[in-house]
Amino acid sequence: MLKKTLIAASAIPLTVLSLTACGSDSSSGDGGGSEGGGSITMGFAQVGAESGWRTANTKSIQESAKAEDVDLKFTDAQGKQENQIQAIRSYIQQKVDVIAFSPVVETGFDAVLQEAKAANIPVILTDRAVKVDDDSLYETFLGSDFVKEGEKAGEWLVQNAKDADRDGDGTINVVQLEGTTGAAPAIDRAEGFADTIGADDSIKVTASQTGDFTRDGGKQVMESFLQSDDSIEVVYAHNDDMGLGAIEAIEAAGLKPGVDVKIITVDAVKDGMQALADGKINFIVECNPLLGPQLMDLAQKVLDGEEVPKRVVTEETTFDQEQAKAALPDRQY
Ligand code: GYE
Repeated sequence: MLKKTLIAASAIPLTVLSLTACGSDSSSGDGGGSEGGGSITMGFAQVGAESGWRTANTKSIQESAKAEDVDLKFTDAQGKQENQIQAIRSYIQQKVDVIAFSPVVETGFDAVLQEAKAANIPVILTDRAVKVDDDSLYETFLGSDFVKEGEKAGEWLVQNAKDADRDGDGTINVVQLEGTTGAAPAIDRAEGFADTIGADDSIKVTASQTGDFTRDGGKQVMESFLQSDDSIEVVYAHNDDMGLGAIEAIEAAGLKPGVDVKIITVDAVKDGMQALADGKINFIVECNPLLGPQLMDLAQKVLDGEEVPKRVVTEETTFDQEQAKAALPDRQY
């Protein structure tokens, strides 16, 4: 159970401890609204429900909060930054102990983060980063290295380029389905990929457009790409859902996904892994959504006044078709 302690018990002498205990039922007056003891109140402002990854992430956070007896106030911003800012402001007003959120986009959060700081409420970033001038506006950032994910996708393509060259003209025509414009994973996954394929002159990104991390978005963008270009040989989708949407568009165009058009995606959620095992996707870079347990742990440490690393990077792997077949039976999400 996560407990509210104003100071880490192990770090304080007994006399102070008893003082803390006496004052435990008075309001702390620190703006965090915490009363000594009792469980932690966390306000969490989620991006939305755009993908399988997001659903698994939300479930992980809700289940971990329950397991640790954290009083979780949860909002779904439906993909809109203004909703997210509004939710954070309401958590500040409610004087929660800690705020956590997964920023829809990277920029534009300075003002609201300053308000949280002024109210003495610590903020933890999960999953996505923000770009702010003052890094002290958040305690820590827990999530994946998205640039590295893009690099892994690019490395696979460099290694398998010849195999992807359907018309054998020596040029590999790639289209990119980007995540939400301005979101850290969209920016970084594009950057890591571009840097890596840059080493091979035969690989060309011929079109790139946002599908907003949704299946429908991926399908629509892919349909329009296919209408204007019949020489597409590779799709690099910034998440599984857009890749799954692209599969539908490719099949509707009479082509075989995974064979005529190679597909690389990021996430490794169950539906993506199934398509990989079925041969319709060729390679998936894993992005771990199960951030709940680490988030609760970091929140406790921050509230205990313990030092936490400014950046906590999650461990991830990659899957080819054979590895997906082996991993599928145990895949939780
Ligand atoms: O890859 C995508 C989701 O921010 C890492 O957001 C997350 C991304 C994830 O919609 O599926």
